[in-house]
Amino acid sequence: MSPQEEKESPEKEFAGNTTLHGLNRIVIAPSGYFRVLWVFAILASYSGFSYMLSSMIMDYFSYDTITDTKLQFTDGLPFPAVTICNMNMFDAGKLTLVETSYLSPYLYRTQLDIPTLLAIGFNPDDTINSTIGNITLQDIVFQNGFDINPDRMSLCFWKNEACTYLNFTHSYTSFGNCYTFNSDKSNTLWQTMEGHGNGLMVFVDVRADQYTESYFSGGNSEIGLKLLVHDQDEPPMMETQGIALAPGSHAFIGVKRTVYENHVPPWGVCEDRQLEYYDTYTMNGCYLECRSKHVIANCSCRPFSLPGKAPLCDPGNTSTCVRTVLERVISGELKCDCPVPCSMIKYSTSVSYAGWPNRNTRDYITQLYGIDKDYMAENGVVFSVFYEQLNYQKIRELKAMDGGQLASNIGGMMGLFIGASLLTLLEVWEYLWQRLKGFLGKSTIRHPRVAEVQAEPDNKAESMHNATFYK
Ligand SMILES: *[C@@H]1O[C@H](CO)[C@@H](O)[C@H](O)[C@H]1NC(C)=O
Ligand SMILES: *[C@@H]1O[C@H](CO)[C@@H](O)[C@H](O)[C@H]1NC(C)=O
Ligand SMILES: *[C@@H]1O[C@H](CO)[C@@H](O)[C@H](O)[C@H]1NC(C)=O
Ligand SMILES: *[C@@H]1O[C@H](CO)[C@@H](O)[C@H](O)[C@H]1NC(C)=O
Ligand SMILES: *[C@@H]1O[C@H](CO)[C@@H](O)[C@H](O)[C@H]1NC(C)=O
Ligand SMILES: CC(=O)N[C@H]1CO[C@H](CO)[C@@H](O)[C@@H]1O
Repeated sequence: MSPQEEKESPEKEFAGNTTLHGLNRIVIAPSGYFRVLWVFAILASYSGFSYMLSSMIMDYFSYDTITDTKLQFTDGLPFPAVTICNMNMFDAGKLTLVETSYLSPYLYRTQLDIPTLLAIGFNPDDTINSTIGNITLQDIVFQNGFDINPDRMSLCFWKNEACTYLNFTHSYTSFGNCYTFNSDKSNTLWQTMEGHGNGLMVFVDVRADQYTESYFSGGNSEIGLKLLVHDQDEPPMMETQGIALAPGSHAFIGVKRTVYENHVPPWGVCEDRQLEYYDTYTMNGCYLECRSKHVIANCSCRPFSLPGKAPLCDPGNTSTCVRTVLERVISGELKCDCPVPCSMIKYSTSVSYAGWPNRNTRDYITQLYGIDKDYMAENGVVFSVFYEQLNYQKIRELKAMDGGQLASNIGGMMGLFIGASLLTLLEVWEYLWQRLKGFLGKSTIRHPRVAEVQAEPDNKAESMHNATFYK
């Protein structure tokens, strides 16, 4: 090896030519002192860069999120669905003797036959000699439960427009018959002015004297309505959600809308599953399907309030097996795997009450309908549902660092510490390739042609080197 060959080594050529900052300064440093200074400066820069790079990559792979909260003001908001149920599944006056006997395990916790019912004071009717036939519990609830016919819901206003039972959609829940206002997702009503006169106002007669349940047989002990404000996509789950409204008062229910956008793993935990009986994935839908699955697995039948294909439970099954299983699901003993959906709309309510009716109103109603003076205070529930303000809150989960930000951060750090870009990687690769070729050439039997081929680019590079730095 001649000294000439030594001087043309790929290291020197790479160091002299590369666009990486600093390396060429080592080559051309005017004195040993500056050369050492450059070496230290370069080592420091490279360690700084490695540190920043590793911490940035660790940050990226920790999948942190930040939460973005926005309050958005609009000229109008889509009105939520409003579901109401009576806290009583069957009206006493509508049940026939044979139906009362059939329902007795549910209502009184024991099976009572017709003679026993007659003996304890039930009035005979023309079903006295008949049997129940193949009517289901669901049919009995539909025919004998809560209704919102005009005599029961005598006042209903959307803004200033009157509404009727035709504007409500029927559904079955654990309270029996429930009715949902504005349930149509494709034709949602909009509230365009804030305040309580611009939403829904309803008067319902709960008929307290028709209540058939009792706390001691596992039923409800309250009087009034259960009301839930929910999204149209979300099926109502009345036993665990919603607010209770007492007769003799007017409830003012102010609604606030919150829109959530959650992130999929690994950033967040949201997941949109396919549900069997609902079009859109919601937590309520998932919980209802899960409850139904548990009940069907344990009781081989399905309560009418839950979705599914199994045959409907009879009152005997409902009062024993179904109740036990549902209690175990609600208490968390039987698990439901229901992830948070990736986008959801929630409504929070703030409720205030005023007494209802006042004396003049009461006197007027008493004369108009010829009813007892205290009837309204004991049976009349009035409620208004409305947006207090025409704005909504949007809560979004955002990636703390996405791929683009990671790339630009790495780019910035590369520029700051080592003056490199993506193209510099090609230079490094070119150098490594030269070395590899040299190494392979040396380690195999030296062939004159190989040496020749290798010498050529070296010479060329040497002249370039000359041209650049010694011009
Ligand atoms: C029920 O059966 C009894 C005797 O079997 C009969 O006297 C009575 O009239 C029947 N009642 C009705 C409503 O059919
Ligand atoms: C019982 O159900 C069958 C079919 O499901 C129907 O044809 C029959 O009329 C029903 N009987 C009664 C008493 O409702
Ligand atoms: C109520 O239903 C009637 C008849 O279907 C319809 O004309 C009216 O627009 C509805 N009102 C509201 C507030 O949806
Ligand atoms: C039903 O629940 C009972 C306890 O309440 C349990 O012992 C039984 O194994 C369950 N049956 C099925 C089929 O899950
Ligand atoms: C490089 O430059 C020196 C002096 O400027 C010159 O003597 C030498 O011949 C040059 N080498 C090549 C390969 O051009
Ligand atoms: C506990 C109970 O009443 N089980 C009943 C559930 O329903 C089936 C069929 O409908 C009856 O065979 C069970 O006795």
